Amino acid sequence: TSIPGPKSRELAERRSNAVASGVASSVPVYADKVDGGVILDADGNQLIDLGSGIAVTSVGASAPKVVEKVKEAVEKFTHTCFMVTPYEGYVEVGEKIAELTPGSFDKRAALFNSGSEAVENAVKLARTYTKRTAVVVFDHAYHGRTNLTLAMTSKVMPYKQGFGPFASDVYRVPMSYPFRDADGMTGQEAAERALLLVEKQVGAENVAAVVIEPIQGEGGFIVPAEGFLPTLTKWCQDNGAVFVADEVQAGVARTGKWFSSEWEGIEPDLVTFAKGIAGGMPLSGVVGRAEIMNSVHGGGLGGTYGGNPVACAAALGAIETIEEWGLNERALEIEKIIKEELGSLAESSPIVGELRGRGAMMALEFVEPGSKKPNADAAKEIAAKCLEQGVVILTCGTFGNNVRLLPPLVIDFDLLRDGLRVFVKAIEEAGA
Ligand code: PLZ
Repeated sequence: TSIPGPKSRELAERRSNAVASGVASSVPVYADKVDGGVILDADGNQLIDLGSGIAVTSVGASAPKVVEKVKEAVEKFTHTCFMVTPYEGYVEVGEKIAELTPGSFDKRAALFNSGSEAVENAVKLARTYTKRTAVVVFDHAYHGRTNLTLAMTSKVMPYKQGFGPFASDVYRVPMSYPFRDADGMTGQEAAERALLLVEKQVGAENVAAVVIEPIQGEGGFIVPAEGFLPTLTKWCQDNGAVFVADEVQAGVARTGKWFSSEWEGIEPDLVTFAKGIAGGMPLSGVVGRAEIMNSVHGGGLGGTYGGNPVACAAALGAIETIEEWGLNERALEIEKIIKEELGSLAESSPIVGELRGRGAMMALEFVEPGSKKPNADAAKEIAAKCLEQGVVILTCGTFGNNVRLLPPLVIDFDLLRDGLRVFVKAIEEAGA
């Protein structure tokens, strides 16, 4: 059918009378069945999925191991509350995640439901451990939609508009953004620019945590210049602040490593994870140095559903799938294919500024011809054209001028190329 088809249009009509309008969807088709690369919609259309529900369904949306483990778990029990009657799955996820995150030091983990909740808890932990309160975040950061994480998120529309006042003692400093920084600025220089502001405006001795996405997600798939992250971690060490890597979007094999921090060889004190960890089930957590993780009094961390047994089972299935199917390697193959299909666009298309990212987390930044002025209209138009042709593709960026590619890591490579060619054609039309 046309997109959206009649059934999706009918559902949209019902939705408008049932669902709050503040909850929006970027794609107007209603899903019926989804695997690792194809979204079958309510009208029977098959769409190529280059978004993975925002970097979640890396193993697919119905990965066999995840489905099997979820079924087993749900038949045993759906919930007890780990704070009331604990169970093995939670413990096992804690063991696994400690092995998979960078750093060979003693670690502990705590599980929650959403990425936002994980980030909030990382801040609580850092504050308790350091007995300080200030939190340092960066331009273009995205950390969530709860009140504290909104204070940490940078972009006002649509996330923050009208929702203040926000939590206090959160300070924003410049990010390393190679495409937009002065030519030749090194990662170390960019870090020094940020840290000088921290020292002058916050005071090193007041900083509980420096929180950063090692590769920024919503903000535009910004990969900081080499040396930026190590300079920050060193500063944290020297100044007694907790370094928190928010790996909610870039973590769990998305970039071709278990955690994107590994690309720069950094060992964060705390790592937040969510999204890809549980094959689509809601699960998140904080993992890191035992002395920080154990600094909170008993009962100080938790939540009714945190580390739900079915979500934990899904995580164990997803981790097994990533290992058995070699999905870190596959993420790198996806990067290669994306570069093959799109690599020349930065030269050939006047509206493409840059192709960047790592693994299966790549984006194109669109600009006005002959300048670096953000071109959000182009990104929007191109994403809409792709959708007309049955390719689900997402935009991102502070300026809304990026189109990001987040295919499931299990996607069939021919299907991926198909989707990318639709994307290229849309870019050529928009840039002509
Ligand atoms: N930290 C790095 O990417 C979620 C949000 C989409 P939650 N990103 C997608 C939207 O418009 O709400 C994210 C992230 C990073 C934290 C979060 C928050 O994770 O699970 O959405 O709370």
